[in-house]
Amino acid sequence: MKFATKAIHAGQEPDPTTGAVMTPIYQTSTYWQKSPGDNKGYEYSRGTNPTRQALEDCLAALENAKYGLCFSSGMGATDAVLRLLKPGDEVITGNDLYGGSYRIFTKVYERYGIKFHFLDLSSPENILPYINAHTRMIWIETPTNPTMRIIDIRGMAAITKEHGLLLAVDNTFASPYLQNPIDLGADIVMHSVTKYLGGHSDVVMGALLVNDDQLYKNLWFVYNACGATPGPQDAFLVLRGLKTLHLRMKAHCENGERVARYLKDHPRIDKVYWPGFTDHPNHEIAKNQMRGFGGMVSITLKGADLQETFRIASSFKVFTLAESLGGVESLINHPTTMTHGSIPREEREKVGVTDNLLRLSVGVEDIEDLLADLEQALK
Ligand code: P1T
Repeated sequence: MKFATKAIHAGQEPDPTTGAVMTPIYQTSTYWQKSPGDNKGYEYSRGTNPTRQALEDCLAALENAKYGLCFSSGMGATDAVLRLLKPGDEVITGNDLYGGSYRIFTKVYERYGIKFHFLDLSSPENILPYINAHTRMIWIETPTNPTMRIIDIRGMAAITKEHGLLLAVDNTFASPYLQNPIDLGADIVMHSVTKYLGGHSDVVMGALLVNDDQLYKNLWFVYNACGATPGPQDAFLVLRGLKTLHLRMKAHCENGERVARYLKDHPRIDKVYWPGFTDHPNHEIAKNQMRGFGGMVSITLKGADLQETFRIASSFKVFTLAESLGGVESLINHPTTMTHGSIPREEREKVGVTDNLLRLSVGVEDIEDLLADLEQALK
C-alpha cells in the first residue's frame, strides 16, 4: 500500500462487533477472562488495548516497520529506549537536540552511570574516535531542533552496523511522510507523536517503531513493566489525525518553503535555517534522504537583543507564541527561554542557539495571511 492509503487504513478494520468504520475508543482498563489466561488476546490496558493497537499498527506501517509501541509522551518513548542501557554504557549523540532530550540524558541517565558524548554529527566519521568497548547506541535527531541540521542516516547506519551498535533516530521533525529512517538502516525510530502525527495540538504522545523481533520484545517489556502507555481516547485522536497526515504535510512543506524564501530576503533577518536552500550545508543529504523539506524554519534577528527578540516574538497575530510544533496552526517559539532552556548557554551558543533565534512551525493556514503576519511583526 502507498503512504496515503496506509495513513487512512493501516491497522484498522471495521469493528467486529458492530461494523463501526472508525476504530472505537475501547475505554476499559481490563478485559474479561473466561478462566485465568483464557481471554480474547487482551488482559489489562497498560500492556494492550485495541484502540492503541490499531494506532501502533498504523504508525508501524507508515514507518515501514514491523512493530509499533506508543507512550504517553515523546519523552516517555525516549525514556523506554534509554532503559535498554545499563550503568557503564556510553551513548553518542548530537550537540544540537531538543532541550528535553538533552535534559533526560544529562540530568536523569548520567545519574545512573550512563555516559553521553554530544558531538557535531555533520559528518558520520566524527563519531569514530568516540566508539569504544562501552558504546551501545547512537542517538540522532534529523532535522535537528531548532537549527535544522541534517544528519546522514545511511552514513551513520554503516558505522553502527560495523560496530554492532544500535542506531536510534528521532524522526519527529520530518514525520514518516518525509523520511523513513528504518529504510535507511536505523534500528529504532522515535517520534514525538504530539507533533505532526497528531497534528492538531490536542494530544501529548510518543512512539517507537522497530523491525527486530528481540528489540521489540525488550522494548515491550519496558513499556509494560514501567507503564508509560497512553489512554485510548488519545490513541483515537491520533488515528483521526493520521488520516490527513499526507495532506497536512504537503501543505506544511509548501507553506514552509514560501516562509523560508520570504524571510531569506528580509532586511531584519540574519540567518534562515531551512534545509531546502541549496546553500544549506547539508542540503545534498536532505535531498538524498528526505522527500521534502518540511514546515520548520528557524531565524535569527539581525542585531536584536533579548528584549527586542521578545518584543517581536510577542507581536504576531496569526502565529501563536507557544512551545511545540507540527500542528495545523502556526506557532512561534523562543528556544533559549522555552524549549531549550535546560541546555547551558555555552553549549547551545556553540551550535547557534542564541537569544535572537526564533523557531517557526509553519502551519497550514492561507500563506498570504502568514506572510502578512510576518511582515507586520518584523516591521
Ligand atoms: O513533548 P514530547 O511529546 O514528550 O516529545 C519530546 C520531543 C522529542 N523530540 C523532539 C525532536 C521534540 O521536538 C520533542 C518535543 N519538542 C517540543 C515540545 C518543542 O517545542 O520543541
